[in-house]
Amino acid sequence: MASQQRTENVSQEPQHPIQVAARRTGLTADAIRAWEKRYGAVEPFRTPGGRRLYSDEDIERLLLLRRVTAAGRRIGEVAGHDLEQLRAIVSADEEAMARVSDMPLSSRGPIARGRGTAASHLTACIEAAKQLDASRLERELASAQVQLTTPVLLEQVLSPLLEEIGDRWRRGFLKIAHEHLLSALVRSMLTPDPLTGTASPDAPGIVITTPAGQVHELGALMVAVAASADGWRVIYLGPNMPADEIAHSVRESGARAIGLSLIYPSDDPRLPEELRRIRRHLPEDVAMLVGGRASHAYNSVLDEIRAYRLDSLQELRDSLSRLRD
Ligand code: B12
Repeated sequence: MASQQRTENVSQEPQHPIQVAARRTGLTADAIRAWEKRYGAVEPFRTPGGRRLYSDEDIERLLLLRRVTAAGRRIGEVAGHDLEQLRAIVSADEEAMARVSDMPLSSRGPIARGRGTAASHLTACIEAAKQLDASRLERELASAQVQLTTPVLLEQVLSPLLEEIGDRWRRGFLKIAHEHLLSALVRSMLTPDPLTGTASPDAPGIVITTPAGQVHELGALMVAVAASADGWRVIYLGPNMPADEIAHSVRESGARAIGLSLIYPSDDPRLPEELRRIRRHLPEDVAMLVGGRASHAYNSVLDEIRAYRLDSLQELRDSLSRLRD
C-alpha cells in the first residue's frame, strides 16, 4: 500500500479524471488502473458513481513511478515508497545513468539532468543536431523522453525538431547527414513503444502505416506512440504498405480503426486509387483516420471514401477517445 506522505506545495484536491492523469504522465489509463489494482501505487478518490479522480500529488507520484520504472526498477519494488523516497531514487538513478553515454538509446534507461521545459529540450536538441553530435542528441532526446509526457514530447519537441532541421536542410544550411542522423535517432526512440505497448489484448485495435509510395515513416510512428499511450492496441505495419496488406491486417487483428500518414509526395497520381482500394476491402465500421503534411492534397478522395482527415496528434487523441466511447 502506498504511503500517503503529503507535501505542502502540491494540491491534494482530487480533480483530474483518469484520462487527464494519463495525458499528464504519459502512462496509459490501463497501466494506471493496473498499478492501482495490483500494487496500490496510487489510490484515487472515487466519486459516488465510481469514477476515479486524481490530485496533483497523485499525478506527481505517477510521474515519479514512471521514471523509476523506466530506469529499470520493478513497479512492485517501488510502489509502496513515499514521494521523498521516490524522488531520491529518481535522482540517484538518473545521475548514474547520465554517465552512460555510449550505449544505444534502446538498450539503456532514460537520462535526466534537471527539469526542463519542452522549449529548452527543443533548443538543446537542435544545437546537438546542428553539430552532428550523435551522443549528445541521444542524451537530449532521452532526457526529453523521460521528463515530458508523451503528447508534449511528440508535439512540442519531436515534431518541431524535425520541422526545423528539415527546413534548414531545404534552405541549404544543413546537410542531408544532419537529417539522416536525426531521423535515425527519432525512429529508434519511437519504435519500441508501439511494438511493446502495454495495452491489454481486449483494448480496441488500430492498424497504423503509410500507404504505397509514402516512405516517410516518422509521422506514422508518432501516431503509433500517441495511440499506444492512450491505451490502444497498436498494430504497426511500417511504411509503404500495399492496400491489400493493410486491409488484411485490419481484418485479421479485428482493429476498429486505421491510421494513415501521408507526408510526401502530395501529388502521387496512384495514391487516390490505393486509398479507395483500402476502403473497399475494409469492414464498413472501421474508421479511417488520415493525417500528415501531404494529407490535405488528397482531400477529395478522402471525402469520397469517408475518411477523417486530422491535422494534429491532439485531433487524433480526440477522435480515438470518441471512437472508444
Ligand atoms: C525525416 C525526413 C526524411 C527522411 C525520412 C526517414 C523516415 N524513415 O521517415 C529521409 C531522409 C529518408 C527523407 C527523404 C526525402 N525527403 Co524528407 N523529410 C524528412 C523530414 C525532416 C521529417 C519528415 C517527418 O517525418 N516529419 C514529421 C511529420 C511527422 O510531420 P507532419 O507531416 O507535419 O506531421 C505532423 C502531423 O501532421 C501529424 N501526423 C502525421 N501523420 C499523421 C497521421 C495521422 C492519422 C494523424 C492524425 C496525424 C498525423 O503528426 C505530426 C506531428 O505533429 C521532413 C521535414 C518536415 N518538416 O517534415 C522532410 C521532408 C518531408 N522531405 C522532403 C523531401 C523533398 C524528401 C526527398 C524527396 C529528398 C530527396 N531529394 O531525396 C526524399 C523523398 C523520399 C521519398 N522517396 O519519398 C520535403 C517534402 C517537400 C514537399 N514538397 O512536401 C520535406 C518537407 C523537407 C523540406 N522542408 O523540403 N526525408
